Amino acid sequence: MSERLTDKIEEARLKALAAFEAAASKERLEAARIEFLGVKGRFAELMKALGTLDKEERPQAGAAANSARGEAAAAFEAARAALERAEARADWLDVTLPGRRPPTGHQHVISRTAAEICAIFGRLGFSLVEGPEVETDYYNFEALNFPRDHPARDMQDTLFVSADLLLRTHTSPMQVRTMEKNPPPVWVVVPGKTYRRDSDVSHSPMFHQVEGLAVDQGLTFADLKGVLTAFATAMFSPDTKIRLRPSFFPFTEPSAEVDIACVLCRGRGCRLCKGTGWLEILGSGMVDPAVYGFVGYDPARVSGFAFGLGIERVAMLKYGLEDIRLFYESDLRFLTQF
Ligand code: 2U9
Repeated sequence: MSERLTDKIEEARLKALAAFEAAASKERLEAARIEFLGVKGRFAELMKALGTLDKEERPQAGAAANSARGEAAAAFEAARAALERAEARADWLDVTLPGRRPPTGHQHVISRTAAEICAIFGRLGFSLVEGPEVETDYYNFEALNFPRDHPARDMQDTLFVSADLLLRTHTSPMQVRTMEKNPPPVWVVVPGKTYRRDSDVSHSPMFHQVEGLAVDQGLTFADLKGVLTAFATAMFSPDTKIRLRPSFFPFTEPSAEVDIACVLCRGRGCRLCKGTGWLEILGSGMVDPAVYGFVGYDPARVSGFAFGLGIERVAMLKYGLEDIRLFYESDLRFLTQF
């Protein structure tokens, strides 16, 4: 008799724990409470049945029933608290609200300007090549016809890594490497980071260049002027005027600095162009025959032109910016405008 009752107590305990745990709503939980813990529930019935036991059996069975009912009551309380917590959460969590979009990055204005410049020269027939930022004196200066005592070779202007290694001061070493490895014709543009000891509102110790080189049969200064006019009109506006001023570089002869009509005043003269009506955008020239000697080209059979520009300078003119440092400060208020 008693054995059967303790079995029933254990069965009621297990079923009550399972029912409280499974109750997914307050209504289900209340129904389970009535079934097990109610005045006419399973445990009430078992308590009543204790009276039918022999006197000796009653204390042990009574203790088992009390403990099982206590455990069931605690499980009920825990389930009720968990449902209440879930209900409170549901109050502040509006699952119908649209999600927050994570901020997405985009191309930096310098990368974008570089890509735009290279795309324009790409349409004019130039291929793109890239190369190392740490270079030797030979590729950065010697093969480009810089005299031994040229001031650019000085530590005042160039960032040295060791006696013979330096941070390239222009991307020109890559044009030398390209000609060394390939016979003419060569039509390449070289974008990349360059380094010079210089720092103010328009100079940064690290800046970006795109340089171009065309070496072919019969190229003349007219080809140089035509290519650079096509570039200026594509980059700025179709009616952009350019002018060439004589200049000097060790690696080009003759050399010319190229101006565009001021983007602000269109040539009338203003603060941006310092009253001249013109803005310098790049340097250029016909490749000095001495350079061909370093790469095994025959200056009697080929001729070519070259140019170089600072990407920061082009971007500053295009977007009307006055301080080069804005490009490197990672200020999203500035960068997200592009
Ligand atoms: C080889 C032969 C010739 C590249 C050239 C310039 C003129 C030039 C400056 C523009 C602004 C550098 O960033 S800047 O300060 N560059 O004026 N660059 S011609 O001429 C070459 C290059 C390689 C083999």
